[in-house]
Amino acid sequence: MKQQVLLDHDGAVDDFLATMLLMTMEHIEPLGVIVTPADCYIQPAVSATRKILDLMGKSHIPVAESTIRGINAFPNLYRRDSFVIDNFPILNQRDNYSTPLLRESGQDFMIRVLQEASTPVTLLITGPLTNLAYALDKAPEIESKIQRLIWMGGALNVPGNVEKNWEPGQDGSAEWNAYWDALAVARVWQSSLEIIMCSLDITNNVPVNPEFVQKLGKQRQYDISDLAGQCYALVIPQDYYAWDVLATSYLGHPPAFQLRSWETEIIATGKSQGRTKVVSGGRQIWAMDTVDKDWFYPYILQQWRR
Ligand SMILES: [Ca+2]
Repeated sequence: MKQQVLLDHDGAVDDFLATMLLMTMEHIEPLGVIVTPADCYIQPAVSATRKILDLMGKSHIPVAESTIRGINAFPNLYRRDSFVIDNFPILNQRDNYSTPLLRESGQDFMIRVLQEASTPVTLLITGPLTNLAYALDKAPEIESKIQRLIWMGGALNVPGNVEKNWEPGQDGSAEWNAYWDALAVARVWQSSLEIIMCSLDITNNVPVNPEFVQKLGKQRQYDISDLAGQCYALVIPQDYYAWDVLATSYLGHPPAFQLRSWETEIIATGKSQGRTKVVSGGRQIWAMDTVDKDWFYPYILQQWRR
C-alpha cells in the first residue's frame, strides 16, 4: 500500500520544486496540495501549482488555497517569484488546466482529509505551520490521524535566516517559516505528534550552485528538468539551498539520512520569535542531522528526468 502524504507548501520557488519531486515518487500517494499565503502571492502560487500538476499528469490531485494569516510577512522580493513562475512558457502551453481548485479553504481541507483518512497520513509541510495549528485547535481528533510531521523549518544550532537588517528588532535566531507565525509553531509543539525537522542545520549543507543548474540544463529535453532548471536559474543570484527539496527527498529514501533527537522549546514572542531553541528537558523532536550528498543530488537529477 502506498504511503499517503498531504503536502502543505507556501508558494516559493523551492516549494514548486518540492512539489515536482514529491509527484515523481512511485511509492507515495499524494492526497492533495495546500498552498499557504506566506512566501508568495497566493493567486499565482495556486495557479502555478495547478499548472505543475497538469504538466506532470497529476491533475487528479486537488489543490486548496489556505486563507490563514501569519504575523511577519515574507519580503516582497521573495514573494514576487510566484508571478514569474506562473508565467513560465512551459507552464502556459494550453489555455486551460484541469487540476481542480477546491472551494473549501486549505485549512478546512486539511481537517477533512485527516478525518476521512483510513490510515494515518504523513504531513509534509514546507512552509509555516499555521494550517496545522488551526486544524489541531479546531478538530483535536485529527492528531491521531497524523503519522508524523515532516517540516522544513527551524534552526537548532546554527543562526536563523531572518536577518537583523531586514527585520528590525529581531536577533537573527529565527528561521523564516517559524518566524511567519511563531505562535503556530508553539501550538504544534504542544501536540504529541512525531516531528521530523529539516532545519537550517542540515539545509546549509545542500547549496544549489551553477554547476548543478547546468546539469539540469544538460537533460532539459525532459520537461521537468527544464522547469526545475528555470526555477533554479531564477534564484541563482541569491545564496540558495535545497531547503524544501531536501525535506521532500527524505520521503524518497530515509536511509540516506541520519536523524538525531533534540529537546527544544519555541520562542513565540519578542526579539527571538520563531526561534527553535535547544533546551534540556524541552519538547522532544527529531531533526535530520546528516544526508548522504552523493545520494541527494543524483537522486533529484534522476527523479526530474521525465
Ligand atoms: Ca517554502
